[in-house]
Parts: sequence; structure tokens; C-alpha cells
Amino acid sequence: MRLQAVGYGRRVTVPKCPAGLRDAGNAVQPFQQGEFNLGHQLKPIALAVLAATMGAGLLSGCTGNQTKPQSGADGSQEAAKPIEIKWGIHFQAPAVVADTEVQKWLEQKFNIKIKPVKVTDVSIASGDVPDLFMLGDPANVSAYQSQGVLMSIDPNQLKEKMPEYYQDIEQSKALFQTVTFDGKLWAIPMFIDLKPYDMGLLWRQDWLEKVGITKLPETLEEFEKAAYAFAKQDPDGNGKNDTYGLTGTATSTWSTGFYSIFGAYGVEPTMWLERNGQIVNGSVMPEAKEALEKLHQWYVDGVIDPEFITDTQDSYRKKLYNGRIGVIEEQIGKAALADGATIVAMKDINPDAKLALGHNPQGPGGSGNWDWGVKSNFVVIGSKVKDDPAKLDKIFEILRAQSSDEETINMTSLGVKGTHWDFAKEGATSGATKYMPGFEKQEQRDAAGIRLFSLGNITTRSYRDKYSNAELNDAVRKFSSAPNWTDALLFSALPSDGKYKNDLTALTQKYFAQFISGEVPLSDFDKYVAEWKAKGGDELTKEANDMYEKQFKP
Ligand SMILES: [Ca+2]
Repeated sequence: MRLQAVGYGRRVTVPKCPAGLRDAGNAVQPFQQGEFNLGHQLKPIALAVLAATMGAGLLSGCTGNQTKPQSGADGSQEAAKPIEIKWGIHFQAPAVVADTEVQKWLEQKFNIKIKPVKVTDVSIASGDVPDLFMLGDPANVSAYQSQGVLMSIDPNQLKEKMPEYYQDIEQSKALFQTVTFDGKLWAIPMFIDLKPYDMGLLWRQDWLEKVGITKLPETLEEFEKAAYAFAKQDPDGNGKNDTYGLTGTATSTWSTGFYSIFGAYGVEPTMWLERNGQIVNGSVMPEAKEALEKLHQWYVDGVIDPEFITDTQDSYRKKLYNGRIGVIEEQIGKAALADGATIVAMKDINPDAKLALGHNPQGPGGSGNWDWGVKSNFVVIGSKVKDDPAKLDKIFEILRAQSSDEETINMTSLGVKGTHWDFAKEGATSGATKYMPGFEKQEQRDAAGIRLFSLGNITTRSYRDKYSNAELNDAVRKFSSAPNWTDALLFSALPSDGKYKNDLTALTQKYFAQFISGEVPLSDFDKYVAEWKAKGGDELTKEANDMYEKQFKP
């Protein structure tokens, strides 16, 4: 565990900084890759490098200290004592970097003293609970709430203290239900409705042309035709039978992969889906069996790469770059525009290849891909804050600024305009942003404190509209299967999830891989369903229906 506490004094000392620091620019990227909680783990980074980068001049010109006088609430000149806030850094940041430029800026702006801490299950269990921190999932909120470390939040107070944000989050009101336990609200939900990590299909367009297909496949039949041609018609023209249509991520992600193929049959394994007022799990629906029959046929015919059992999203991208497969499911943000990560990587490896993003295939059950819905992350407040009204007020003041004050959002998520970031288009005053050389890597920004105190998607809708990449937003609108294709319970944690969920996902992954490869015949599907039900699936299904009745039913 990487828990670093930093010492701090009681006096407010303010760095004397260049004007540019105070006049931080006004833009934000609403789509920060680092904000997405998809259950991925970030790799640790070299802190020594961070420290060196940080010392190298970020704070040059900011060396003098002075005490800032504060006006009292009654307008008197008596200095208000800074409020100390133990602040859990962004959960994807690997470690605390103390006394960064951003921390000092926040301390000055809000007259606070921040103690940044890295939140872990271990630190929480040992009683080291921050005043303010962020969690990625309703299951985390539920777990910490049951440990008694969270403060319940009064929705009326939220409405009063954060009016701009409340107006927006009200449009996704069901999100409140995901973190309401025992009739009380335990977190401030954040939302995201235009998600660059929604997926479409990324095709080798030059391969399509090579096999005589001039239009991007849109239906499942057209998808199948193209995938077979990639496997059978030597699309790379080397005279060898060395290509496949596609591969999958049968055991390496949160579900079973082949999301768009299952989607074409109207189902997503592991998701809770609503059918005629009942909640059923996609893992055991008859439509899943239909999709598996199709996938098994493709496997038998040599269209699916046998390595689909162990492939990951990283490895299938490499297979696309290296001309082993001709289509992948890819995040729209990585594939829609010329500067998308996957497009750029392909160009590096094979400059002659042509890629094109297409829709998820339309099949007998519709079309769709895995979608995380409007859910983003959650802001939570430590239980001890309820006994300290002044601190709670201060926290709400910070949260309101984090959601609607451009200067604060920019500083915490982008840094200083002209130093750390600028608009992508020269001279622009809105739209997409880019990081400056020296700050393109996350660890370089963490060293300056950028992201550590960012709360991500708590920004207001108008803010996002103003500062997002319009071209990318259009692509998301065009290719995403959102908003109608997501978990009926918005990925809420069920009471017995901890007991069964991981084992059931693993069971489904194992069986589905075997059904596709033929190691287990599809005539055993009912046997698999019975096993799934007996091993906790029935119990979870009951809990899912109870929760739906109580909290989500329209
Ligand atoms: Ca070939």
C-alpha cells in the first residue's frame, strides 16, 4: 500500500506566483481518459522521476511566501483560520505528491490547508478516513457505508449548495438510487452522457476493398460476410492462409467479450436487463445461446482467432496493427478521429493500412455494444465531517467551484493554460484541449498536482458543452448504442454481489469460451444455466428484482 501522509502547519502560507498562475486558463476536457472507472488498474509510476520533474522548475517564480489576510464573515479584517481538509487524491493517481502547485493554489483560493492522502481499503479500515474523496462504483460506496465511514448527504442541502450541478444531475435522477441505502443518500453521483469509451467497430477498410466489399458492414449478415472474407480470401495478399476475421476477450474483461455480436441478439452477458417488467441476467438468457451458436460456427469455420480465449483489448489491437485480424471493437474516442490513439498507432506500424469506424451490427435483437450508462464516479464525505458544520460548508464551497467555476476546474484538471495545456486549435477560446510538451504524460501532470484534486465529471453540462471536442461528440452520438443499452440497475451493487458476483462472472466466461470453441457442446447450455442459478445466480436475480421494484421501476 502506498500511503503517504504529509505534514502541514496551521498558518496559511501563500506562494508568490507569476500572474499567469492566478489567471489560469478556462478550458477543460470533459473526457479525461483517466476518469473512466472500468475496473482497470493503472501501473505504478516512478516517483523519483516525478519528484525530479517537479523540482525542475514548475514552481520557479513561486518561491516567496507571504501570509494572506482573510476577511471575517462579518467583513472585519480578522484573519479567518484556514480549515484543514484531509483530501483523498484521485483514485487512479498512484501516490500522493505533496505540496504541488495545484495544492497550493487550492489552499490559497479557498483558505484551506489540504492534507492529501491516498485512499485504500487498508487505510480506510485502519480508521484513516479522508474528509472528501472519490469512489468509482456504487459497490465501493456500499462497502464503505456499511463500515460506517461515510456521512449521509441531505439532498436538499445538495440542491441549495450546488444549484448549478443539481439542475443537471436531476436529469439522471436514477443515479441517486444507486447510492441510496437505508433510505439515505451516501454519495454525490457524477454523470457522463457522451462517452468516448463507448464502442463501435473498427474495420480494415483496405481489406474490405481487397475482398470486394465497398460499403462498411452494418448488419450482422454483412459483418459475417466480411469476417469470412478476411479469413478465407487472403486480404493481405501474401498467398498464405494466415488471417482471421476477428478475435475476442472471452476471459480478460468485465464480461465475455464479443459485445457487439451479443448485442445483435439483444443481450449482454453479465448485465441485468429488463424484460416485460422482470429483471433477468444476460448471462443466462436464451438470446445468449443464439449468439454463442453463431460464434461457435465462426470458430469452427476458422473465422475467429483461437486465441480469443486469452486475448485482451491490448492484444487484439496489436493483431489489427499486425494484419492478423480485420475488425475489432474499439472505443469511439480512440478510433473516430485522425488523432485517435488506435488510428495513430496503426499509422506508425503500417502507414498503408486504412481504418474506418462503423456501427455495431444490426441483428435479430437489434444492435448494441457494452455501455456503462450515465454512471460516472461518486464524491463521498467522511463521517466525521457531520460534526463540523464549518468544514462541511467549506467542502460544499469547493464542490460547487469544482462543478461550475471554470478557473477551479481548469486548475485541477488541466493546470495552467500556456504552461500545461492549451486549446488544440491555435487561438481558439473553446473546444478541444491538448497538453503541452513536458506534460503529455499523466505522471508528468501528477507531479504538478494536476488530476490529484480533480473530481472529473462533476462539471456542469454547459461547461462540458463549451469545452469539449465537437467533432468527437458528433462521432459518439453517431456510433454509440447509448443511452438505451445499459444495465437496468445502473450497475448498482446487490447485497450479495460480494458473495457471488466474481465467481459467477468467471463461470460464465469459462463456459462461453468452451461453447464457442466446442470443447463443451451448446446442448449443455441448460446445464450451465442450472449451475449458474445454483451458485448464487437465483439469489442475485431475486435481489435484482427487489431492487428494481423498489428503486428503478418507471
Ligand atoms: Ca494471407
